[in-house]
Amino acid sequence: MRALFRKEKMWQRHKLKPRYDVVVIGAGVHGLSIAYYLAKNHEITNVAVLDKVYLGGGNSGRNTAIIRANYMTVEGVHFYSESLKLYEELSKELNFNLLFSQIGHLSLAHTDSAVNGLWRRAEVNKALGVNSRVIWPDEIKRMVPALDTSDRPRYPVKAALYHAPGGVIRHDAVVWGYARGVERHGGEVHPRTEVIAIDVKDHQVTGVRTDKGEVIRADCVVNATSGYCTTVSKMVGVDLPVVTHPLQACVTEPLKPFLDKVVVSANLHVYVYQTDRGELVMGSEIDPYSSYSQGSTLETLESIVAHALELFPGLRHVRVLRQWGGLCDMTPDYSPILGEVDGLKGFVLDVGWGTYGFKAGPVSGKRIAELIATKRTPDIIRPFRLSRFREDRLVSEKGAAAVSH
Ligand code: PYC
Repeated sequence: MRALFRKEKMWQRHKLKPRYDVVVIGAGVHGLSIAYYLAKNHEITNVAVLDKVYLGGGNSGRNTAIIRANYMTVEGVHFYSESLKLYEELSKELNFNLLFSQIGHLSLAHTDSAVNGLWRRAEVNKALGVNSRVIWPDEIKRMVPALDTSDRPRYPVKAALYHAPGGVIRHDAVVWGYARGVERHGGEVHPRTEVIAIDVKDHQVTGVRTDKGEVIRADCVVNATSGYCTTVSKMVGVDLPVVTHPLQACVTEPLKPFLDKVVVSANLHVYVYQTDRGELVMGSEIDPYSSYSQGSTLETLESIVAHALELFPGLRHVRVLRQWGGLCDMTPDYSPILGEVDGLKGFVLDVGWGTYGFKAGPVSGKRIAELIATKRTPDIIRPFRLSRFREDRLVSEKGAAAVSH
């Protein structure tokens, strides 16, 4: 009989080699997917993914695992819809059940200007083939009977953007699936290996140094970190226009299934969904100060809960079991920073993911791998280059950044 528990390890411990073709800093969904697509799509397998903690110990394990493509800008919609399509096939591709539930995603509007914003998003989405439409309180009530759609609340629900393909996925499984894929294709993952310096000679990256004293040679180093992307970039003298803020979330005790949509209110700064196990996952906007703290605060919990109760007053006796924080690297236009840096060869950025990085893991991994392999920037990531800030070519995604504004 087959053993119930798998005996083989999903990834091995490797001894660091003195040279790799590519070193990726950050073993979250971004770093791992870059290594996976380098190997799978481009046969570049001499790759090491390094992380100062355990796999997925940063934002990949701390986010609330919402997948959607209903963005505001043309650039954002193209980008996130490619990611959503990759997510739809990813369990099959990685031969690992990622429990992707496309339960549908509702962005609520409580003011006239928010309704206008939804119309704009719906039109951009539809024009680019993303399934989104504006719906009104009677249809919202049918989809989410527990939601208060009456005119009693301070800010009654006026409309919603309904995005049917949106949903939630098992975030740890995505990390493990990619890590196993990297290993199977001959790449290496090295947890608990902190990069403390990046070597550069004549404007060309030449390798990294670790906290254990190893010197590793590599002509290509990718910064795929979250929370610490500015620190890592400073190692090569690159200043990023990023401010890091905590983002907190919490989970309640399990309840009988009553909610089968992701419900987000940007006006109230809150989102709520129910997991397969019955718990409610709830979160709010980024904390209004810059910090590297991953701790939880009562103030934020009160704000999450107060706003969740405005939407779902029936939850007032439900107990919160757990609360946590992650670190969000916010850029001025709420879009990421992807690609090479002018004047420095071999340093590649996959950073600035704000509160929306997890859903972009597959597309950025695939396209950054393509950039490294072909030495050409794919069109889909060109708008997110670092130089856009000095060229005044921002990709303003604030209007669709869920709750983080
Ligand atoms: O962008 O969907 C999102 C999101 C949800 C929670 C934080 N960000």
